[in-house]
Amino acid sequence: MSMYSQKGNVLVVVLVLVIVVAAGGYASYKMFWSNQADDSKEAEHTMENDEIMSDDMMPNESGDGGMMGTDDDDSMMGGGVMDQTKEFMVSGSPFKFSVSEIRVKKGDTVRIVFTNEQGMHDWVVDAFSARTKVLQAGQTETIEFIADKIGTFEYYCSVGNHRQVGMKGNLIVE
Ligand SMILES: [Cu+2]
Repeated sequence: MSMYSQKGNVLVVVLVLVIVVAAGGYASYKMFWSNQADDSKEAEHTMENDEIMSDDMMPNESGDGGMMGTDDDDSMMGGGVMDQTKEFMVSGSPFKFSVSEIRVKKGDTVRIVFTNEQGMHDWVVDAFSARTKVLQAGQTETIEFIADKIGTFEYYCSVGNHRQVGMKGNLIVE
């Protein structure tokens, strides 16, 4: 009987030990994984923060880029102000031009749309090496040049004595 009860006690002790060990193991297992989970959550959180931080940085960087773009836009706009293309319709007839004065700003691109209405004429401004061909009546030619010098420059028709008889005008670059 005592042998049985002793064996029974041992069994109980062993069972308790197994349960304790198992429970402890399970508990520590749970704690381990919950810690891991917490750590990974924290890690995720930190990463999110990092992402948020870097997201915060990105707009600043793109803001700088935007400012650079704005600078580019400004320089383009500034360039637009400085380097506008200004178009003038000029027609020629014996012996005058329809436009006797053309005013532009230094740096402007000057576009002359020259139409010859009657006779043979061209449109020439020596200072900018700009000239149309000699056009027949009814022909039109468009030329462009950059007015890169300030001053008053005479434009004229180089055909015959047209310039001497008044087929001329002033290009004023301010
Ligand atoms: Cu002429």
